[in-house]
Amino acid sequence: MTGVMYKKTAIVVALLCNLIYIIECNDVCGERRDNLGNRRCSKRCATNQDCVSAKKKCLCDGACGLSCINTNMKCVDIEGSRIPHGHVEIIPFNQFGAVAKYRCDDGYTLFGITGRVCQGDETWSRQAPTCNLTRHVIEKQECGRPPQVNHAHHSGPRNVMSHPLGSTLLYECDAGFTARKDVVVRAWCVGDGVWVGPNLTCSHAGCDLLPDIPSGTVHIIPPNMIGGRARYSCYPGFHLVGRIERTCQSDGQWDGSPPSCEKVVCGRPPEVEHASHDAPTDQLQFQAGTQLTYTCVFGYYREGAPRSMCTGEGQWVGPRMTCKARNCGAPGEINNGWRDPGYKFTFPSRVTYHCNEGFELLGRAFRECQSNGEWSGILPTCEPIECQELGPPLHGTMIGSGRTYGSLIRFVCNDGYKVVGSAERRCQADRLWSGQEARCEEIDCGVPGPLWNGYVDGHRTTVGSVYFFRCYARTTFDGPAFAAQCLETGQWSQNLPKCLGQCQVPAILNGSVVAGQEGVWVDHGTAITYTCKEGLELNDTSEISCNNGTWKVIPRCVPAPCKTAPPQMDNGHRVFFNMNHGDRARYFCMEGYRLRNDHRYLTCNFGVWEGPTPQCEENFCPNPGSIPNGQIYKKGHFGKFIFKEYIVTIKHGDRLEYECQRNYKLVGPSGAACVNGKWSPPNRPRCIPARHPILPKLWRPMEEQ
Ligand SMILES: *[C@@H]1O[C@H](CO)[C@@H](O)[C@H](O)[C@H]1NC(C)=O
Ligand SMILES: *[C@@H]1O[C@H](CO)[C@@H](O)[C@H](O)[C@H]1NC(C)=O
Ligand SMILES: *[C@@H]1O[C@H](CO)[C@@H](O)[C@H](O)[C@H]1NC(C)=O
Ligand SMILES: *[C@@H]1O[C@H](CO)[C@@H](O)[C@H](O)[C@H]1NC(C)=O
Ligand SMILES: CC(=O)N[C@H]1CO[C@H](CO)[C@@H](O)[C@@H]1O
Repeated sequence: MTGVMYKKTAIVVALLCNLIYIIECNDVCGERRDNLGNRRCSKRCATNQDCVSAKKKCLCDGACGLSCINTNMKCVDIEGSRIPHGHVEIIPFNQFGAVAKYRCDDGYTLFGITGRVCQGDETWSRQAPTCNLTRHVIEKQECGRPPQVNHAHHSGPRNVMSHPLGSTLLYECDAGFTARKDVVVRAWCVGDGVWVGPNLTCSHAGCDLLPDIPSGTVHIIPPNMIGGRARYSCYPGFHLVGRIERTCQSDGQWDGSPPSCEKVVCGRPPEVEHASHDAPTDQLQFQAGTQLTYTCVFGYYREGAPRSMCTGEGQWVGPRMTCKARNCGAPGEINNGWRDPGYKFTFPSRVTYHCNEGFELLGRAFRECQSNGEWSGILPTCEPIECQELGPPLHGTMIGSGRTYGSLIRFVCNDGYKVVGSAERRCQADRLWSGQEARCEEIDCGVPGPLWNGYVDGHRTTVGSVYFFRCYARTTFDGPAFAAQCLETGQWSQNLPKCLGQCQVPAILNGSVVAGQEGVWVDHGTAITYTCKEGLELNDTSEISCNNGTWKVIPRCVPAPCKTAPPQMDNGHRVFFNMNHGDRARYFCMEGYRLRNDHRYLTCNFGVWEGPTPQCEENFCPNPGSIPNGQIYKKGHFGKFIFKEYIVTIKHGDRLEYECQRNYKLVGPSGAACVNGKWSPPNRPRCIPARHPILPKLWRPMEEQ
């Protein structure tokens, strides 16, 4: 850098030596002069090593000679590019050693130096020149060819090479070009061939130049023209926000507003299943160009490219990878068992082994596919289940052998013994034999009994032993056999018999046994028939039977009841409630009748209705006799007739009429009726001598009762 700078400066100085005569251009820089006026000089030097700061170089600074110069220095500004009636140009640009070159407009002459040098003390050398109107004697009264202005034309005739003194020409910009407002657009011929003016410049009609934007540039095509386009672009690492292009409109204004260049950022990096990247997890923005590397998590391996990059467009590119679970392959089969589930063999799956029934697992039941792609542990095995060994019981034998799962053992006892517990036992999955332990027990039928009204007779109760059954006196043996033997089944060969009690034939009062004899003992089940004396009857069944020592019932001889109802009776009726011995039947007569001799009852006596037979006889009224001095008549359907004194059959309902002889009068009732053997009214009238005229009859018939 410093070398380049030095070389560049040397080239500038060499270039200036060709152009400018005021600067002392020696191959060797001169010594510092003594009369420097108001110049200030920097530190004197011979080589760059003499200058303390690395920014300073040992350079030739005119009258100051070799001095330490700051290569970044600039000289004070020369204001604008114009000076009165002229302009100045700095070649190549404002820095140490640059030259300000002055020129005057036409018609003016430069007084002073034409070039000034930028010196080490930041001043320009010498004095600025001036442009003074050229003074000379006007010899010619005309001017030659008028001045040419780029992109402009004048009002005068073309191709006329001579214009008289005082001629004026009006300049105008060509189409598509414009001039500034405050310019001189005329040219005057001031004589002696000199034109004064114009000072207009015509530039493209269009919009102002646009400045670059921060972190970007603008490129205008074509420049400064209506319809021109300004195209913006950003530096690498930045992206454009806004319109990329603007158009110069007819009013000289750019449309829209300038865009901006913003730093390119990528967002959250892409996610890969089962993988992580090397950026902090909470970082959400990344600069363009950032690269990330992805790594698969434990148990997974990578396939593809692991890098991801944030591009200038703010997009992540990549990674092109996947993380695959490690596959452990089939974990193996086991005999007499199975695997659960049988198909997933990738990390982090797990398989469990089970044994078939009757087998037990040795080893760990499960294996896991590990992150290194291998199954944990070793394959377990299924071993058959075994039960404890069994032995034969005392007094017995064991049939069958083996003690693995499912084995069957049977137990048989010697004669006279029986199996107590399980005769068959099987080895189960729980390593235990089914059922209960088998023992052989001697078969014992036990003492038979109890035998009521008897006893059993024997000594031993084991298989083959015999017991006898005995009944006491006054009992009857009732059973299949008098003895029984103890069988292999533990049962006696015969059922226990019964000893049924005998009964004594009872004597009953006023009765006798039909067949047999009272007081004797008869067997169970024997039937006895009784009969009673005349007029007596058994109150219960006549046949009784002996039942295990007792009679269910002993009947009595009781007076017999009447077998038939009491006899009917003419002209009356009977009333009775029972026909037992001693019961009475009562008799009643119809109206107009009465019981003869007042015999009104019959009594049931030992089965016969006894007593005077009740009879109903007509209830006649007594003959009324006669009435002194009077006559008694009987009234009937066919009139009345004199009632004779010998008539005895005077029936219920017959009526009498009493009448007196002439000159006698009746005192008392005029008549009477026979009612149930009695006269009503009961009193009879008297006939007394009539002293009074005979009164009309007053009698009237009695009301019916
Ligand atoms: C040039 O003009 C300036 C003022 O405009 C004057 O001071 C100066 O003396 C003039 N120089 C010459 C050589 O005429
Ligand atoms: C042109 O001349 C006029 C009048 O002297 C002056 O005001 C103007 O600044 C000049 N313009 C330029 C561009 O030199
Ligand atoms: C008969 O008389 C006897 C002895 O009094 C008695 O036990 C029995 O129950 C009587 N029978 C009837 C049917 O009344
Ligand atoms: C017979 O009678 C006796 C004594 O009363 C009794 O113990 C026994 O059980 C009876 N037998 C039957 C078969 O009823
Ligand atoms: C109704 C009957 O004949 N009863 C007789 C039953 O036996 C006793 C005694 O022998 C007699 O006194 C009863 O008269």
